[in-house]
Amino acid sequence: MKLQKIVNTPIATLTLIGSLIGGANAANLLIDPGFEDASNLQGLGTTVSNFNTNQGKWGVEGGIALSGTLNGVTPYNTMMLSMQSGGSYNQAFQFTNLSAYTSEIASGSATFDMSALFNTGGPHNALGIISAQFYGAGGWNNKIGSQQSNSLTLDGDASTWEQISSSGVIPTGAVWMSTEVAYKGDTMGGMEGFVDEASLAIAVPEPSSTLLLGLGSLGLLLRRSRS
Ligand SMILES: [Ca+2]
Ligand SMILES: [Ca+2]
Repeated sequence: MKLQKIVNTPIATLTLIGSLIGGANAANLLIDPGFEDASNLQGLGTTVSNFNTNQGKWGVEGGIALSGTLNGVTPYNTMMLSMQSGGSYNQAFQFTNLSAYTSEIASGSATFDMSALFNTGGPHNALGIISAQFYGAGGWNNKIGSQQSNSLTLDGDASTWEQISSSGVIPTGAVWMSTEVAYKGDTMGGMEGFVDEASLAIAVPEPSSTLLLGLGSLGLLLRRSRS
């Protein structure tokens, strides 16, 4: 009787229920997303050498976890990533294992959404970048996905943080992905570039909503067959 009742519920209602149930997969998958733990930062080379043992570490090229205000920029909570000026790009990577999403990635239905806050201490048009890269089980030398990145020229106002974000479909075969935050070094005017409050979320279709949509379709079919 209960099933019959569900089957007769209008499909729009079922879709709403499905989306309500399915709203729980937006958790931030990054470890130390706010750069609050200096011991979680290490050299970029160390991090890329073994994704598995260095999972959740920030691999940083030319940067430190900085406590307190510098050049008028104040971190969220206590600390922020401070990246040095100069060079071509100054980067920080964190690698995330995607094994929990293997079947959804294989069917092309897993998506990512990443973002971070950027800020600098002066009017010098620094270019901030965020990007995702995808790798097979072999790690750094097994890159399989094209980089999808967004960049933003910062406003030079030390009192405001600017968000840069990137999203897309996780390519088939990906076992690891990197969340990368970076500055283009020659745009930084000799000053530090700061990053804080990074986020990586992965979304997959919820089995519950798929089931409910299926039941809704069944209901429509039953009604058609009766009329
Ligand atoms: Ca912070
Ligand atoms: Ca700013």
